[in-house]
Amino acid sequence: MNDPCGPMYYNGVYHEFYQYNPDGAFDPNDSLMNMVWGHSVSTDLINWIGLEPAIKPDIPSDICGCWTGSATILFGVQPVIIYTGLIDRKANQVQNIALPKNRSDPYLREWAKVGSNPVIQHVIPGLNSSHFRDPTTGWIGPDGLWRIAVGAEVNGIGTALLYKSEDFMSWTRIERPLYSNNALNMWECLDFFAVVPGSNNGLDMSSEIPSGAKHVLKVSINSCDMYIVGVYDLKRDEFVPDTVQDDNRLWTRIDYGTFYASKSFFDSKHGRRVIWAWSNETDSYSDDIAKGWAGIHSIPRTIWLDGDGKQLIQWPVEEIESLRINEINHQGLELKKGDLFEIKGIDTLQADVEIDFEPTSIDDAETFDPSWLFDPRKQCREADASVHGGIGPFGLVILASDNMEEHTAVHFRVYKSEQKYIILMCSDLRRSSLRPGLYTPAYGGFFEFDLENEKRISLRTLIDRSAVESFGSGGRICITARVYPVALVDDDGAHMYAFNNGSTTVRVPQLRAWSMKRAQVNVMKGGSVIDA
Ligand code: DQQ
Repeated sequence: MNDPCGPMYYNGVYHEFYQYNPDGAFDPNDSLMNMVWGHSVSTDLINWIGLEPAIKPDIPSDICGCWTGSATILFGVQPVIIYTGLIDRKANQVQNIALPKNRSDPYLREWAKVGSNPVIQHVIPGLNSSHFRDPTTGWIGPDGLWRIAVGAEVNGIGTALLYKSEDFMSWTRIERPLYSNNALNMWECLDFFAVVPGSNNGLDMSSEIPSGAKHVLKVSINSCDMYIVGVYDLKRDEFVPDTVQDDNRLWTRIDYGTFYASKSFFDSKHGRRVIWAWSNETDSYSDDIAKGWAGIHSIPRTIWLDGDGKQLIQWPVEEIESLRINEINHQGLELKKGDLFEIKGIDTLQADVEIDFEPTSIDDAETFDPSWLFDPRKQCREADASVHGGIGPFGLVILASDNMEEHTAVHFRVYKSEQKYIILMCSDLRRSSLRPGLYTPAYGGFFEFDLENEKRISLRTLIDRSAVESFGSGGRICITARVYPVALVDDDGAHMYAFNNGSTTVRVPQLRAWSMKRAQVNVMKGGSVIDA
């Protein structure tokens, strides 16, 4: 499986569709695969029921694959899927629509494609027709017309093409794109949504958007999900970024790890916006084939915009806490340079850990070099957990073997840059496994932090065997990683530690950790449902 498709909450049920390769656990982004839309439903975003695929290639306008798309609930009652169809093995792309066959089926199991498909074709000069895909959720304007954006490459430039419609069926392209930028070429899996700075209440893009709201455009490219914050100029139907860097290496990311093709939706049950993404395997191709599956979706996160109007914040949906058992709790710990504190009493392979770090002094922060912003991973490799610093590195060592030959380090290092502090967060997988042939980078990202006033730097890490999702500073920075230590195979547990390797002593005012129960996830196998 790969991209999340068309997530929505409808009549008390969450729907998660996804790119699914029925032929096996291999390259889902290959136009030779006959991708279908897998379908799962849930009432709490945690426990899921797997259903039969919702859409399969069976009409001329999707005969070579049903690729990514979105769901829109028209006027709160009529769900519609709009998705990309592959019309040939050269991956030429068009957009199609499907509707539920029976809206009173609570699971919306069956979907029918409309007779007028494809509803949008590639007829634009300069458009690369194999780069024309992944329509967004629709939104309605004050003129009563529906809009969607489609990711495209036009004359080599990354473009969010804008289409309008009266009835969501027949679409006209607006000459001016919603946004384009030559810092990147093809944009996959666009997401476009409104947020109110400083409020974690989500907005439904088809309701009235309050004044003061901002808009966010998320683009997926080269294994990274990046976003721009700006305003949506309703008169010109254009997205206008507040600021945008010429060099895309400086664009802010939703997550600095293995987290791609994310898609968000408005969750009307809780009045929040929820986002999730595809987290690909980073073990070997032969391992994927042997285990018979590849790719997971991240734990759903609530997403909102910080009060500064610049930075998105993400936090695992609170429902995940229903899986917590066996809480352990430590208060008032102190970690001096070189200290390693073992966190015992929980299942370290399936855990939720929340820890706060408070440096006892801010004097020893090392000087920040702005050129590091271009390559935070390099900085994580060079200034890793074993390299002593001023303030930090401090953080967690997880999935560690008895002799530390295998371990994953998630940590922070605080730097001083003129009047502000900048923190590097790393999730370093380089020693995560003794097995050969794995992709084990040191992921990293920087964020600004008001150390003098905020004082505490928090880390939450959710470990679900091979999935390690880390949230720094209350969700200002996120890193999702996939690790495959031998300990997982042996299933004999692993160690977890809090550590400090900086010269400044770090207080840990609070450390809480839990074992996590298994969620109920019913998976289809060979036509019948099994428990996983
Ligand atoms: N995956 C889909 C495409 C999308 C890509 C194909 C992103 O629609 O652009 O499975 O991972």
